[in-house]
Amino acid sequence: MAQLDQLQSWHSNWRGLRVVVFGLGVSGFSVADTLAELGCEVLVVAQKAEADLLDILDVIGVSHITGEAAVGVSQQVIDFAPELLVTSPGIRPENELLAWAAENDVAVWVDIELAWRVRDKNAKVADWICVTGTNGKTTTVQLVEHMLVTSGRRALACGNIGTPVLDAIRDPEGFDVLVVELSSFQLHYMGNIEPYSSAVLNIADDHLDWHGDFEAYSDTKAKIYENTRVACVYNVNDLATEKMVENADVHEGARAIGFTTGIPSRSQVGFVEDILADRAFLDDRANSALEIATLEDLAEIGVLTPHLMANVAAATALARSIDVAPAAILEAIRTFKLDSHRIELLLEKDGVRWIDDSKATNPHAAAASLNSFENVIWIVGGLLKGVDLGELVKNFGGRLKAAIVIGVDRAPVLEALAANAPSVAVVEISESDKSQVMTKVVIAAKELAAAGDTVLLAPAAASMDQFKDYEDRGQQFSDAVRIEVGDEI
Ligand code: UMA
Repeated sequence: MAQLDQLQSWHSNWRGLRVVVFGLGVSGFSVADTLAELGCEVLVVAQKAEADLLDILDVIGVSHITGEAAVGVSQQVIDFAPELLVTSPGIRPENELLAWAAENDVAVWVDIELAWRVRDKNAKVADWICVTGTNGKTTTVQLVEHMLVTSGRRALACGNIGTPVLDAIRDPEGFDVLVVELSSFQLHYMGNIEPYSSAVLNIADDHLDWHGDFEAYSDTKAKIYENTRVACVYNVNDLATEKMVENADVHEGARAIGFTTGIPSRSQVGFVEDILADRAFLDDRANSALEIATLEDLAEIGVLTPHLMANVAAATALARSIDVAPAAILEAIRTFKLDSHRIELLLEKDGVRWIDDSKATNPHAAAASLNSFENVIWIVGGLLKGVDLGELVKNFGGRLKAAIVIGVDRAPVLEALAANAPSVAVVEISESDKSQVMTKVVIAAKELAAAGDTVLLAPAAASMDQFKDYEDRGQQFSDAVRIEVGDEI
């Protein structure tokens, strides 16, 4: 059997390689399916698995262990003697099976690494533009995809955004460019890839329970810049991202390109008064700039917040790095549709704005939201993931008129409010019927709100304690606003 380091192509000899695929969510399934197609011997280990996926595995001849038998290290895995284990990204590094793999010198990959190695399945081999960051990844990746498609390129947003990269690799037509959203989990397990361009949009506390501490989380994000070929795009307003670029080993000639919501210096993309301007990808960047779009164009996308401006500037830098023309970028900005639940204006009635930013699942995202409004009635709380809200409340307490606290574990949120913004009115929603939480929230907010106020759902926490996911949380809020307040925008 070929050594793993010789397996660098779809056309390498993967036949007979014994691989454990750990986890059978969307990425695990794409890994098992791909490896089976490559002729590997595959054993899937997954505590939870959908029956129809297991049926497909049976059809393609992939064995599987599920339920209790998949907990820990089973004898079946030991007898299988894997040469490689491909883990789902969400599985924690301290997991018993992963520890066993490390002790027994079994290589551990994630789907991204496999996808990188087999990216030459099609004659047309796509360039990869890779994006990570604590917040704004999805919007930025979608913007870059839209800019590329508008310019006539065949491009796809994939990775953490939802479509596994291996599905893109196995697309029969192939792509010119894959715009790959990478989570810190994927980056943690990922080996070498060589992005065409890469970006860390920002870095702030998130997933600390998974990574251990901020330094580990930040080091993991920095991996995205390694081996970049053309442009390492960093956030001028977030020094840590610039430091990451300075410390990265990149291909000769790769440039550091900044994006900013302020005035761009040379080799940066930013805003000169109300113009989005490129001072990075033009010959005379010392003295001039290319006009890309106006703030009026950006306002077509959604509520014009600093973080939307930052996402557009980052996407523009990435698209310009791969020669998308300014006219195509402008056209793409004018026609882009933001996903729901991202600072989405649901309703403006009697001078009160109702805004759904359910996507704000951590304090950094909530900060971007709070920073955009005054007189805020803030709906906050949920699963905190080991993160403290004290700093956030301290920084934005002055913008708050009231806070409505949701979530199963409200105590830390109430404490953060009492300690850092004692004069802000607080309403606690202790409703135990989950389907009624948002109705109670909206009724409370309606009572508090007066003309000039903004009711903002930006919980700074994950949603799974009371909702299916952040979309469900946003949808329930939106439905309650429609029923309790009205439906005209
Ligand atoms: N499992 C176990 N034991 C465990 C944990 C999981 O056996 O202890 C198994 C179960 O079979 C389960 C499977 O692992 O069904 C789930 O795997 P997973 O949670 O790693 O998720 P996938 O369905 O493969 O989806 C992953 C990403 N999920 C995570 O990183 C948690 C998706 O990002 C991504 O879209 C998808 O790959 C395609 O690349 C989601 C996400 O929440 C949207 N990401 C986080 C975020 O954005 O904050 C990082």
